[in-house]
Amino acid sequence: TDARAERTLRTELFERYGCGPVQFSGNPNASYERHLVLDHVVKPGNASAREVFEALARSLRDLIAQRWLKTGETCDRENPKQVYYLSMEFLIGRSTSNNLLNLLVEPFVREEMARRGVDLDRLDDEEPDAGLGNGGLGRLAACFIDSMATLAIPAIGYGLRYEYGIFRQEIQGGRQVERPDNWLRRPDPWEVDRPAEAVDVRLQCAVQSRRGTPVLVADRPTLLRGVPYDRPVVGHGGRTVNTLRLWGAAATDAFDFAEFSAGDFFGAVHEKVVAENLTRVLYPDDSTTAGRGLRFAQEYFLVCCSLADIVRRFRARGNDWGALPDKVAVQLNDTHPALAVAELMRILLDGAGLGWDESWDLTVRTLAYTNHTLLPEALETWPVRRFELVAPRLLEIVYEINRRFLDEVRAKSPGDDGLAARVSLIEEGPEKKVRMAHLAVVGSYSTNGVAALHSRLLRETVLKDLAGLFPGRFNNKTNGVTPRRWLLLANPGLAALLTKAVGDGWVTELERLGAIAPLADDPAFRERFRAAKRAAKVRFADWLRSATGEVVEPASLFDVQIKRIHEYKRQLLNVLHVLVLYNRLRENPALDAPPRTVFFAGKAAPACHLAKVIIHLVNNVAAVIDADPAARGRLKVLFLPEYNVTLAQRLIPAADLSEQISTAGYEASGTSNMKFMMNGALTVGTRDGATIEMAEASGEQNFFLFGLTAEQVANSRGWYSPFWHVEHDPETRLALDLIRSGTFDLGEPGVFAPVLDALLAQGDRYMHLADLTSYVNAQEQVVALYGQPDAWARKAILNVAHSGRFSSDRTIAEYAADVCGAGPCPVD
Ligand code: T68
Repeated sequence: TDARAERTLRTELFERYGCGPVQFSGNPNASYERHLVLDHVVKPGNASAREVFEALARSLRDLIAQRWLKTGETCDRENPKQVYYLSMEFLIGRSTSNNLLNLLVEPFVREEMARRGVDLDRLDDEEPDAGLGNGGLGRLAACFIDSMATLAIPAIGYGLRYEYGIFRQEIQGGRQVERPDNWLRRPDPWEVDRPAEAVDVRLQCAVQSRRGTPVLVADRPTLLRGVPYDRPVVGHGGRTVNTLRLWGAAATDAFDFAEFSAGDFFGAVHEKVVAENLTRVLYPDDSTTAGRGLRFAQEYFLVCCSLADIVRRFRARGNDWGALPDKVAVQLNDTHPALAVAELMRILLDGAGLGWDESWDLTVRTLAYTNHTLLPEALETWPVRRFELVAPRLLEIVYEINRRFLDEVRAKSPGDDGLAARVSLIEEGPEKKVRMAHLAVVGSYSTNGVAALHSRLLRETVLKDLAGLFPGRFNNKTNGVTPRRWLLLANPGLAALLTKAVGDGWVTELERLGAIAPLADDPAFRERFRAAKRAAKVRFADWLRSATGEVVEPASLFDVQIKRIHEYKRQLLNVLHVLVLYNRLRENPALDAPPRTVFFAGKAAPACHLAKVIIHLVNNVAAVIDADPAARGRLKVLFLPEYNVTLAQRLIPAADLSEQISTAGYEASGTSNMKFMMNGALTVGTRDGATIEMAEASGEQNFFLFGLTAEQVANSRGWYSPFWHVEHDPETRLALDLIRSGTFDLGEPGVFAPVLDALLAQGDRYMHLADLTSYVNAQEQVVALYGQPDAWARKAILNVAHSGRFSSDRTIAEYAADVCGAGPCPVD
């Protein structure tokens, strides 16, 4: 069976890599039993599932501990160029199953646990997802650290240890309700706190509580402590174990002394508690919301803690300051950690006592910046006032960087005052602001976009002037995803089939999947491939029924759009297509179309009203269609609440059709698109982000591409009118009429007026109506192909075969070679 083949594969891998015998005997001194009995003081027979999970995770950590230490020792000894990935977000999901897999001990552990009457898969559900990110940007960071460990690149990820990650999403009456995600309620067995390596961070202001919300106020300075919480990042094969270091804010002891001596004990303790709130909560990505309270201080805290740690390690390895760019590469994940430019300057100027020119040269040659968005409203700016409040010295440095930079600009282009104003690090206006993207480009040696189109548009549009000044700094690094989590772990059935066909090398060299391309024409292989997909669909349907009570038909076409809910990602376009299908079914009950289940999942930023209305609309459309006999067994819509990494791992393997339908030019890259491709789904998509490169890799004939190109979108901006489409496309009109008629209002008249408003009165900024007809046509081609299972399987196989380029191993290898010049440092 596939399961057996997979076990054999893993066993062979284990023997090949030989990561040592695992002590899982009945001996009470064995790691697992010891943890179970002694950590919890419980008889094994009485242990709860959670206690069993913790004991297992701890025993795995024991297995890792030596390798983890050895990785650090090797780097200290060899003093290689060390990569640091600074990110406000790491969307890592669950750790245990992934570590089991990368350690190659899963078959043994499964067997040993089964002997103890424990089902490993059930145990998995005892681990909450670590949701320390909003979406693609955070998940990319998680894939990158996996790839760096697998490639034996000495790397440390730096982030924040939020006690509350991205909110949990509940659906009530069709609407999104946000609930706190207290993922650390129970101790996380994977983290190791290291109070001895804490660093002090000085804020120039105080953190106080106003009606329960912490705010920054100009007052005496606050000394905070950043405590590292380390998590192992196990490379595949378990040879390199890198570190993800997350900082938690704590008050220093010095904090309350002054107050205490003044007699205000309670006040002092209260303030201490408030200050410790700094890293409590991840900010949801609503870039347009005013008053993002502590976010700036969080960014400052991440940068200060991480750079202090980096510099300490650099010096401890005996390096001179001049060697900084040769020994340290700091990659900034978007502008969120861009304060690093000013903070590194401060360290070199004020701490090391170097001169400006030398400090600047070292800073620029050490830092690199990755941009993830072209949306103007998502480009970070921070009021100068906030800089002044939190870190006036950094503001001083930013001003000096800007003064020197603008002097150079004016010297190069005398008289062009427009240019200086456009590229300035400071945006003038009623409130002066620092443009963080400009700070990041000017203060680093590399700026990259995350897909070819995005990198080009970055150069030609939003950062055009800066690209003109620093042409050599701009480059592209198309995103990738880790095939360990997204194929081997998520889809064991397909993984086993691929291994049987081409060997197991694909796990670390995904390009090897190219070898299955000829098998697309082999009927026997196609049949096995289809069986794997069917099994994945049944597996998902079974899980769904037991977890939520929802019933879906595995024989229906699984059409999936899972991602953050945002206007530019156009979940509304998908809804409009559903309404077109629904109208056709009502019109003609005998319509020849395969049964289809349309899955949506994703969270809306709490402050983004329209995105929340879209969720409500999807849920109400689902309810109305469910209740209509005309659609029964033919069309079903399902909104799955609480989208997270684990849900993605469950659903992606089961998908037939991947929806990547953003307005061209707006999705920087997309990464779920790649996960679907690897898992044998076909893509219906626009020519946007990395989808373009995916279609190039597999051949456009194996994709369902539709819609306006980025150029066409940009060029039609001036004259586009959604009303033209209402007048000329009957199905468009009927779909909109269905919303307008109140069919989906379910007792709340006008509740979807904002949707109609966005699509019509407000001019349809994301051009849904312009693309609807072409989208509907593409979906007709989908249906036609789905009716030919062999032809469908052929294209799906070719997609898998050509997904090799979209491994994050490839992306990391490119960064290592062209950007940071880091190489592997194998641990013996
Ligand atoms: C995503 N960005 C891009 N941002 O939208 C996506 N933003 O195209 C790309 O594939 C992915 O990054 C990886 O490159 C985000 O996910 C955020 O989550 C975010 C969070 C906070 C503030 C701004």
